[in-house]
Amino acid sequence: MSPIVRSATEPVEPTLGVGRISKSESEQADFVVVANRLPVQHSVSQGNDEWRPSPGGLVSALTAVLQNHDGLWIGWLGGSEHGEPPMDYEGIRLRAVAISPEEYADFYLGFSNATLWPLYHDAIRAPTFHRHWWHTYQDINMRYASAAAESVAEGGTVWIHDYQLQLVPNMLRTLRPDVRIGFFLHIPFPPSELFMQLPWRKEILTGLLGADLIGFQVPHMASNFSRIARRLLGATGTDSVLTYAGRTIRIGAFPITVDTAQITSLAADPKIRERAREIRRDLGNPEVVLLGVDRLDYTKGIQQRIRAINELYADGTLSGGTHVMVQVAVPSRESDAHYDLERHNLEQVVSEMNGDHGLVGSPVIHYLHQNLPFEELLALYLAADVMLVTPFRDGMNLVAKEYVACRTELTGKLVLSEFAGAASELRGAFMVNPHDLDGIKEAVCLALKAGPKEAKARMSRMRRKTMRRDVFDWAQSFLAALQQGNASRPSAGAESPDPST
Ligand code: GDG
Repeated sequence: MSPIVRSATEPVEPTLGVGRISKSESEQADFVVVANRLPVQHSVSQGNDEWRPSPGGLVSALTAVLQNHDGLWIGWLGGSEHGEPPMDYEGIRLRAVAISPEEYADFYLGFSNATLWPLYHDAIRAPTFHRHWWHTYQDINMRYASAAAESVAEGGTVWIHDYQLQLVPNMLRTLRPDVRIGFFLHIPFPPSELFMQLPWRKEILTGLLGADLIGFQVPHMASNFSRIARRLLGATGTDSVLTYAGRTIRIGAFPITVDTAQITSLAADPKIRERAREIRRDLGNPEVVLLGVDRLDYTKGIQQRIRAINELYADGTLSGGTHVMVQVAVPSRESDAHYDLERHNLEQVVSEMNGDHGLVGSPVIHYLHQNLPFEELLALYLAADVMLVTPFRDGMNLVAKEYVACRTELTGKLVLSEFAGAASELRGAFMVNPHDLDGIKEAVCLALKAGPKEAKARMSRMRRKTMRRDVFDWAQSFLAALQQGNASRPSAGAESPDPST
């Protein structure tokens, strides 16, 4: 990876708008990550209060980069009532941004998750627009930007993440014109027909264009952004390089992925393999285990998928005892009414399916509304013959890639929505339009009918693609592209569209 370069020798005192930054250089970091949340969460284990790393590949990947560069992570504590987080975690400095419960309601539940989240996911639920949410979104974005401006050393690098912080790049650029700024959007960037609904569309675009490099999950999301920036703001250039306000901004696709080495090593762990066998025994040793694993979110298409499976039981294609489904729905955004309703409706569909087709001691669907340890999730992936990933829209979908990464024996079949970013890489999956109930049923039937030879060919194809690069390569390719400066061509780290798509 290119070094995160810094040659500062002088103390830095850039203007912060209302005052002067007074941090001494020694407190500043060459590399700063800004994300909605800090990478640690509070937990109580055997009566002891402790801070642990938040699970997930993103935290591991960025932790490694931050450790190598004496880095600092800025984020919110996630409503913890357990006081101050550690100042330092595993060699990474942490800086918490304070958000009050009222601000959380307007910034996080409101503008982030009831305006932007549905709008950016094909408006599957109607986005809600409130001016007071927008004002709080601006205020909180400025808080993150100010924290970053204070924390980054002269000429340093700041990597900002995701839809909650889209104004931070330009705010930070104004406060600290000397730093290099990257932004990565983890969720889809919508087509202009949808984005145009946003009353603050120009402000969001201007916010993002403060970055030197803007990364998206797949090329068409990058194109969506570039086109709308040209149309609405008069930016000039191509889908991969824009000129705006006298600056050059590079745009690219950097498909995120998983920690493949960790997953393959855990998948070989005898304890996890035994647990997978135990899960099958506990399910009654059925011929086929079907699995869904999702955050409980209306974008993930969980109900639609279960309805399709229910119809397959109803028409006799599937039968209780022979085919069993497991659905893990991880609790998410529980204080939001849309999510509450989604849970309610999902649980109704699950209980109808068991009511109609289950047997005493042998339900057809096992539903877990729980956050499971990652090892248990892997045991489930290993136990599953058919993995169902059917979001209506998804930036990438790491569950699909985790399933593929752990199927080292080239068994198992993946049914995948064509609207997940992962679909452009996992071409060996049984593809579905998640809105098409009959289409989901057909794909499940094809997956069930496919023999070991076809399954192996499909899984090999997906594994070749998935094992080629891991989440560390992802972080490095983004940062290498960011270090390239104002090149007037697409970054080498940016992926070109998959020729097979
Ligand atoms: C956003 C974008 C994009 C799930 N259940 C448990 C658990 N998980 C882990 C999975 C996986 C992650 O959560 C879910 O990632 P996804 O990518 O599927 O979905 P989002 O949460 O919506 O993520 C998405 C992603 O950001 C990254 O850029 O791919 O498109 O929406 O890693 O393993 N982990 C544990 N217990 C569970 O019960 N420990």
